Amino acid sequence: MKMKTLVSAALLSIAVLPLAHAADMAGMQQGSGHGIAMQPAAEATPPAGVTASDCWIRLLPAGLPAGGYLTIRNGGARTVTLTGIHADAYGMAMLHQTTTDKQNRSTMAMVQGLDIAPGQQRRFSPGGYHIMLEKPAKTVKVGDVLPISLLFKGGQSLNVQCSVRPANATKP
Ligand SMILES: [Cu+2]
Repeated sequence: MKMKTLVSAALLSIAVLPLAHAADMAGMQQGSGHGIAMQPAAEATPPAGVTASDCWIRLLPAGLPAGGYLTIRNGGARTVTLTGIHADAYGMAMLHQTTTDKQNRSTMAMVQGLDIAPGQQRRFSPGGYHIMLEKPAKTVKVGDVLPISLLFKGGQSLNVQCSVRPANATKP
C-alpha cells in the first residue's frame, strides 16, 4: 500500500503522458496508479450559481477506463475551481485533459484544478476535458444512471446524475 502511494506521487509529477489519439482511453489503463483517488463523498453544498448538465459516461469494453463528460456553468459572481471528482461506482475518478497538436498527436494530462470564471461554461467532451473512471465497484451497464460529485476548492461539491452510454456514443 505504501509503495503504491509512492508510485502515485511519482506518476503525478510526470503528469503528461504522450498517447496515440485513438488509444487515449486504452493507454491509461497501464497508469492506473496515478491520480486523485477515493475522495470521500461530501455533503453537497454547491458553489453559488454553479450548475452541471448533460452528464454522460462512455462505457468501454474489456475493463478499459470509462470517460465521463458534462457541461459545468458558473452563473455565480466569483471564480470557482474544480479540483476533483468522486464517483460511488468507481474506485478511481480523475480529471484529465486530452490535447492534440498540429501533427495530430494526442496527449492526456492530469488536471490539478480547473478554474471556471463567472459567466463561463466548461464543456467536457471526447478529445478534451474528461473524467477518467477506473476500478468499477459494481457492474456498470449501458442505461444506468450514476451519480458523480464534482469537488471544488474550498470544500463545496455539486452532485450530478450521469447516464451510461455505449462505446460508440459521442454525445449525451
Ligand atoms: Cu483520461
